[in-house]
Amino acid sequence: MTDTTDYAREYADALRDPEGYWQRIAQRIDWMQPPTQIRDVSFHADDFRIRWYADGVLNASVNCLDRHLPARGDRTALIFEPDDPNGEARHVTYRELHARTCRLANALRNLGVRKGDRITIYLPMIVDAVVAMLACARIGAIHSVVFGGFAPQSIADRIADCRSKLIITADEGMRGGKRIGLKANVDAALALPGTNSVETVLVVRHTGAAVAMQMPRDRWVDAVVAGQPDTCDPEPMNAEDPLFILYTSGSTGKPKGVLHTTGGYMVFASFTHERVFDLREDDIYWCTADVGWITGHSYIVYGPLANGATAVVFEGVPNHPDHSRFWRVIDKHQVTIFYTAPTAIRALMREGDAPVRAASRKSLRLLGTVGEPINPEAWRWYHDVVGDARCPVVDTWWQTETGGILIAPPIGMEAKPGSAMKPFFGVRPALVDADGKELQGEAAGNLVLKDSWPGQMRTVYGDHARFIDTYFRAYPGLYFTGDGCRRDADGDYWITGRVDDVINVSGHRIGTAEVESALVSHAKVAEAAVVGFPHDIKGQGIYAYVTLVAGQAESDALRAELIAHVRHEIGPIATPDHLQWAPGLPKTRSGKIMRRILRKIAEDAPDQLGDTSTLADPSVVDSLVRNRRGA
Ligand code: 6R9
Repeated sequence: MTDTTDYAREYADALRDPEGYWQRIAQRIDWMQPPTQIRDVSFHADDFRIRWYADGVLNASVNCLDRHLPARGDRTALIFEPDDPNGEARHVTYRELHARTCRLANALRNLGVRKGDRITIYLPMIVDAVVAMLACARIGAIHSVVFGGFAPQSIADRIADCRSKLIITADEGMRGGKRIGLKANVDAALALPGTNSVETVLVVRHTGAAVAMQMPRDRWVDAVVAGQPDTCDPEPMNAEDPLFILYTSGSTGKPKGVLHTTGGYMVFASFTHERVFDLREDDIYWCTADVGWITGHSYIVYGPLANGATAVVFEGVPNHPDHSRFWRVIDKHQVTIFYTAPTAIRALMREGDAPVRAASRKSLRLLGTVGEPINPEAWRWYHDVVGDARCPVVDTWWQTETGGILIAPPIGMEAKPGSAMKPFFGVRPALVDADGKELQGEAAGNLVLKDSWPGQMRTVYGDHARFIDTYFRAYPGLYFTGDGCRRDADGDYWITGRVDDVINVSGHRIGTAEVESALVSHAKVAEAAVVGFPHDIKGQGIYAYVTLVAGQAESDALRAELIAHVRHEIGPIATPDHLQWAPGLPKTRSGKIMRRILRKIAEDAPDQLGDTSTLADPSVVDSLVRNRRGA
């Protein structure tokens, strides 16, 4: 266990000699050719580069599988807990996971998949999802996992952007007892324009439901892997060769393909997983995220497996069949480390302590949270009730773009409820004001990073200019996170939330622009503006203002239809919580929508609208205020 002075010493070491530090840390990974070049970084637009371990050669799947076979091949790598609590939980050893990965990797090669090809994965939280990711990594194919809650249009956009050649999906998924037609969604996506790069759809038989198979495009996974050898030569990958693309929402336009490469990502995911969670040999580790998000990539798949850990893969939801599900699963599998999101904690807190007390939770040793700011009340309940006041809570701040945890409480340091506390080793956060001036000491401002870390994203797939514009233009020479943050007198960081047009709904990022464009794609909508507002359970909810095409009548039926339309276009996670009719939107004379005003109305704070004198037509505000949700 590191104590506080150990943290300070190691943090200082890493800053004093980043090359030496990260060279040493890289030795935790198996390299086919160890790197001699450690870092090559410039955040300046005219001379931009981010390269880590540039002459190293490795394979991510070898690090997650092969290296464990000699000494711990029979150790459980994954414990699968199905949606149905009466279903069969399964233990998958490292040896079995290796064999399954190799068989699928061989099958992919037989289907013509080569290094650098893009593969879209649209699967539920089942072991096959992990196998699919690792099989891609084995042969150097770049996976793009699309969350199973996304609708056909969102799947199609992501396929079109990276021109994937093959999709791996399942007949159906199960969540909270409900069936989700994954294959049907893929069929619908492939009927949309821009998706003709797809040659093959591989289908995992999961629920056994009858699904339409379109020959020769569609193939059952069990048929293509049958007879494949259970070993497969791993593709040697340069450290800077891509490992995966993961789409995430930004403040403008379509979701961007965040690209992570192989060497730095593997070093950083495995190292942070070990150090932030204080990983020990006999831990049973459970992260409740979905592999469709970065948390699933780094802290269910690549980090834990590279560390030879035992990780739970949970197909279900926290409230099915009842609100004790998480805690019963902890007892059932003797989970020691539990990592979840504030939204889940708040939703379960609302149900009171009894469902928690229904399980012993004695095995628990450490608790973690991620995805959004955790309010101190929820933190205390998590600590006092779930953890019986004996387990440390690590509030981990990071992003899809950062690949791994950047700010978290060091093990052994007394936590402050609501603070992510200290930068991880080698991480250099700073706060700047709107002009980019760095703020010292106790301060509040925009959170930036002054230097690179190995797990940093390398580009936006297919649009390097967008990468630089999005993250490095606002404050030259600095990476801008999009988050606001406060630093207290002890130097501890308190993330306050997004300062851009990204809404964080239950820990999922939704761009206001995405929801707006879904709304205006409806024939009756002339214009739409979307903002976030405080929501008790979800953290933030989605508040939409809609102006109808002239002659269309406002009605509750149309409101329901528009909400359903967004759900249909993007997916359930983007469903507006409230839709208000807006005869007009507050705009500047140059036609810019003043979101600041819309946010205040959505927050039910009409007395804080600020200066409205620059509006082209100040009278629109009165009617919006009168008809607001809170009125
Ligand atoms: C890992 C992940 C990133 C955004 C990030 C911030 C918010 C994540 C947080 C947190 C406060 C924490 N966020 N962790 N805010 N405290 N511990 O969530 O990635 O989906 O890309 O979201 O989530 O706003 O900028 P991603």
